[in-house]
Amino acid sequence: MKLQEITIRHLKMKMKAPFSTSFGTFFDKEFLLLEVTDELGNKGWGESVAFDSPWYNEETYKTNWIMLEDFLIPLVKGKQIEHPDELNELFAPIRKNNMAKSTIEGAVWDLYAKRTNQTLASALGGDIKQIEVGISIGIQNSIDELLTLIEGHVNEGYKRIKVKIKPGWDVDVIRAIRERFPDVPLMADANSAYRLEDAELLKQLDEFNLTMIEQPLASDDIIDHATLQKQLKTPICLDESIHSLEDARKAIEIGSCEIINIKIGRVGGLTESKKIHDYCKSKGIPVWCGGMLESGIGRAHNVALTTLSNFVLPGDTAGSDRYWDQDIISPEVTVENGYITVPDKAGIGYEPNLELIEKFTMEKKVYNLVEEEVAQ
Ligand code: OSB
Ligand code: MG
Repeated sequence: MKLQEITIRHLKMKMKAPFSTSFGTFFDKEFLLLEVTDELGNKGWGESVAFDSPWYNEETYKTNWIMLEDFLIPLVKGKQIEHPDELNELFAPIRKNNMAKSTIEGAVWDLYAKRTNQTLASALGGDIKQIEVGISIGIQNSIDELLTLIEGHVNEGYKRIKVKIKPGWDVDVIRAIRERFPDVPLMADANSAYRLEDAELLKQLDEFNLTMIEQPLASDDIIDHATLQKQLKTPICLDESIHSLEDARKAIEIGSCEIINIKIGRVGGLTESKKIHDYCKSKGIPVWCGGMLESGIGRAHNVALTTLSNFVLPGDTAGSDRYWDQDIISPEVTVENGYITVPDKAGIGYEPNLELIEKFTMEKKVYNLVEEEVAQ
């Protein structure tokens, strides 16, 4: 296939409820969508999961746009592409900027699946028809409010509850949850809010039978996590620290974690996600699919990836209605009894709602990959 045209849109969508982590609170979600068209008129869609500030990693949607325009689009321009795996190699000379790479790579995977008339899930090699999902709950104003929210989500059927923790909002919070919900599968995500010196405090979490603790230490660390894992009974899951198959290999080799959270954007795309998945499977390390408060487009990619066989723990891919009054795909992603039914239409399997997409678009640019000139 030869890519003919790429459209980048900057969207701003209001979140249904603010989402707070150890770094701050989201009220709106600003992000990029990328639409690619091939020589047969097929289209593919990708979403950048970079936020509007670089707290989670170093990327933002604006740096993604620059990388796409200045480097990544020029690299695919005029190239004959047989399979989306080729983009991984094509982009290798560009260091990092994984979320930017993933934006275009995801769109090409969708396009490829549509071209070959198969679901994205089956193009990736997945064959599970229903995926199990959990829900990630941000930091709240009070433990009571948190317990009420958890109760609601448990009643909705979510298969696992994840709560954000930070110093001052940790052991007491988890204890209160356990007292009220003794058996719910529960985990805590620290988004790098602790240091190795906090090991004694983190050890107190061992008594609550957590499925895992996610990324307790620095976002670029695997060494201290290995030291910490030796002291904890609770499995450590790495999120921020894993950017590639190589990172996963090293982390597993030195015992930094027992579980890995795969986020497509963080690792540079679906091809790299698949490699990490396959490697973890060979090492007996379970994986699950993380979330970045995606719109329906990114959510659809997560659903497809989660059909691979080693995604044995519920992911963070909650239903559209958990984030948005109205999502930009139809149908929306729905969760029933903690399961999402994998769509059976070709590609990502959900239709982008162009009317709504236009409504939320702040800025848009069309890149013509055929002629020399960049069209506006
Ligand atoms: O660390 O997994 C994370 C949201 C924003 C940034 C980082 C994270 C999260 C979540 C929510 O935990 C995941 C989601 O519901 O999409
Ligand atoms: Mg996380």
